[in-house]
Amino acid sequence: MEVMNCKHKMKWWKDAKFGMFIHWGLYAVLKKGEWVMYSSKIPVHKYEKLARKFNPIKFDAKQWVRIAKNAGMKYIVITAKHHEGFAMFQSKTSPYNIVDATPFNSDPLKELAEECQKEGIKLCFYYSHVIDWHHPDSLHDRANNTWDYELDKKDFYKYWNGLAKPQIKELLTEYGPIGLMWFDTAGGLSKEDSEEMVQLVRSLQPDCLINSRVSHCPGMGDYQSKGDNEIPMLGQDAREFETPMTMNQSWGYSDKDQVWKTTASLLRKLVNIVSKGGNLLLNVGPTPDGEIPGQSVERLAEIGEWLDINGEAFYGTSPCPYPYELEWGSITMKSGYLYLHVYSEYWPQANLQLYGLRNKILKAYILSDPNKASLEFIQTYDSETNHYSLSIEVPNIAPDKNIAVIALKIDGEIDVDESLTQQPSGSIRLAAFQSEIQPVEASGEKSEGSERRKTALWHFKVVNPGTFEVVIVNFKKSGAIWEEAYQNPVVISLAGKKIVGKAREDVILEDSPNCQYPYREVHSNIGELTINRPGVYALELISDMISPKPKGTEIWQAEAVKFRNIKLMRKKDI
Ligand code: FHN
Repeated sequence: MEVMNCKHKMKWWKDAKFGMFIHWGLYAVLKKGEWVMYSSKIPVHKYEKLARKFNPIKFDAKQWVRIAKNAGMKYIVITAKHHEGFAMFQSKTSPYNIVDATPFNSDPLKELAEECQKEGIKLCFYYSHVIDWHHPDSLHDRANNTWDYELDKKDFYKYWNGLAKPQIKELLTEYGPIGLMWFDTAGGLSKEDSEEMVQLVRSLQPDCLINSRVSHCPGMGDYQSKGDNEIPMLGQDAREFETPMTMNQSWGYSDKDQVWKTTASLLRKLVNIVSKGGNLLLNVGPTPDGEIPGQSVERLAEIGEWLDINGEAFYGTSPCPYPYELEWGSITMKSGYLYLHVYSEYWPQANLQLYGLRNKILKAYILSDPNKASLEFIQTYDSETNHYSLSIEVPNIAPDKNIAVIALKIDGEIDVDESLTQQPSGSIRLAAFQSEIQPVEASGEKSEGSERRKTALWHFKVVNPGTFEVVIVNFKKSGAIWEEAYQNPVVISLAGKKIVGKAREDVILEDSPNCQYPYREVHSNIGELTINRPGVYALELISDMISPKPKGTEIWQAEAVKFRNIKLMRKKDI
């Protein structure tokens, strides 16, 4: 019964797939992002004065909601109180709020609540429940205001019972039905206190969802918040997930940060996340005047245009049926349909190929084509290798500058070969979490020093043999030290041959469909291996960087260097 209820209340969020995150607070006045109070150690008495300068006369709830709705977003999560401790709503608990402390003298969350209600958008609140640099008694395990307050004089429960809980109560009783409470940075909060917060929300609004960051203990909340800007591998997650993402590199408004992701890049990430069963919560940081920056508005409008045309392949879809990522884009599906989202730079010259689809195809067409003209296709099956192949004839020029969707009307329930298979281009991608992991001793090797050293084993099908370049792919967080992660050489064995190599930072990608700031995608060339015949092969990797798939919710901060996959890139025939 509990599970049924939970499924039922998650439905709107599962269907929504795309939401707007809004980071807005006093920090906007300083135009240096939302951590400015902490990074510049601004004393409370000085920071409080910002309130007198905060007068967002251009704030227009109608316009904000329209921007979100036109982008195809179905929910809005706004910072009711961020780490600075300032309430962006009328709070009876503390006068340090937008109505009582600023010349604006009005409650933007009330206006947003009314507008969202009218427009059918779910309003949700972000609340920094542990970090509060304004309150003398808030206590986090790392990020405290130590320039105004002494850590050992803090009485955490004065903050917890005197501010955090009463403000949550205000937010859940004064603004109508709230879609979800988005908690953040729970470092140091005990399991009992986290559970108390969960119970408080449940008691006030039983249908209100809670994200996993309510606690740093695994398993809490209704769904998993990934790390900031973190996109998981396909099938990696044990739970429903949401990726919070910036459009540039900051959450709160910053006039210095002009490193904007392109619309093409944002769309790829959006589709990529949805094809893995997740939601994207895409951030905007409004100005101190109350406007969403033009760069964000422009990108959101373009995403909305794409969704207007291709929404059928997005809303109400289920994740990709294959357990691995495709090289040319992503796949979503619905009963009777498979949607191939082909990123424009991978649009093929003549044929798009897909391996492993067993269903008969009734029709193939480009989703944006108003006539739904049929594309020619051939389906083949090789019984010797038990290999299904589909080749679709496509126009020479990609029909969309960002992502073109090919719709496949299929016969019967979806049925794909789930074994790891070489891709039509010849490359093979083996994801970290898909391997069988064992202690190194099981492979007959000696474990050299590191406790972390493990063996990962994959089995996969090769259709086109040849010589392959072996590349290890990792995500590296900004500031992480590569040499600390990869202290020992990696050992790779395949088809009776072995290569040993040091993983180095050979190629660094700043932005890929899966990876972006604060991470970079790092490729390490380890060597070459040859496979002589088609068939099923085993590849074994010994490395310090292999960690088992988490059983429950992961802690949201991703590891500094995270091993993602091994890629075998086919270089030449035998
Ligand atoms: O410290 C915050 C940060 O300012 C921002 O709010 C992000 C959004 O996910 N959360 C925290 C860091 O993870």
